[in-house]
Amino acid sequence: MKRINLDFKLYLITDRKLLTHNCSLLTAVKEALKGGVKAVQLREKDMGTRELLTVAYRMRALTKKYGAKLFINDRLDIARAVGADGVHLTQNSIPAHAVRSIVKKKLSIGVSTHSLREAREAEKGGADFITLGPIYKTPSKLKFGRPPGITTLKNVTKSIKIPVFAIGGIKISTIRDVGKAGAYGISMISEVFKAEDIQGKTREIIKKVRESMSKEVRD
Ligand code: TZP
Repeated sequence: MKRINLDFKLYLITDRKLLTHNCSLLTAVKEALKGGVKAVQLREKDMGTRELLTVAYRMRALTKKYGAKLFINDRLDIARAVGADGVHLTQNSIPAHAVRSIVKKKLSIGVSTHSLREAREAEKGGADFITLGPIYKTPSKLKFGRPPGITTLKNVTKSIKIPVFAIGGIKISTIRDVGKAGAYGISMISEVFKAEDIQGKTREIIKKVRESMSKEVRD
């Protein structure tokens, strides 16, 4: 039995380009934090280093105020500079085992995966958790063809011990299904960021997650 010590089930990922209701990235994240989100990944892939650093400092202050964790996509340097809780690695990032050898236990490591092979590799490399997807079709990933889907999610959750966050096209209506497939939590971008009422939507999502996903202990 492995005890999971991750204290979040909704992993919010940012994309300022999806904000449609005339609000800034920081305001949007603040609304989600007010709605109860406890983990945010800053993922603004096209932002220059200096601007990203500035936003990351602000995001750090904001997430701290609401008792939430902050992860920085890909950039270990920025994660360390701003005192983030973790770094979230892609399949093109420096791999988990190399990051682990630098940070030891001081930072959490999340890894984006798309298959059982990548999931196993992340676990072996010392990742604390993974995201796996896309589970469903989602506009930003259409170019990669057929999503790995629920079948891969089931295989992965059966095969590895670290928590798996389902990602890609997850809506309130599909949280129960990914929970049944063994996902520890969910990761979302558009369901939250495209909402007119981000705070209200976040509350609704968290309520659904509590109702339909298992608690923190896994085999
Ligand atoms: N990785 C796999 S799918 C995806 C990422 C970053 C995008 C998820 O976005 P959305 O809007 O929650 O479908």
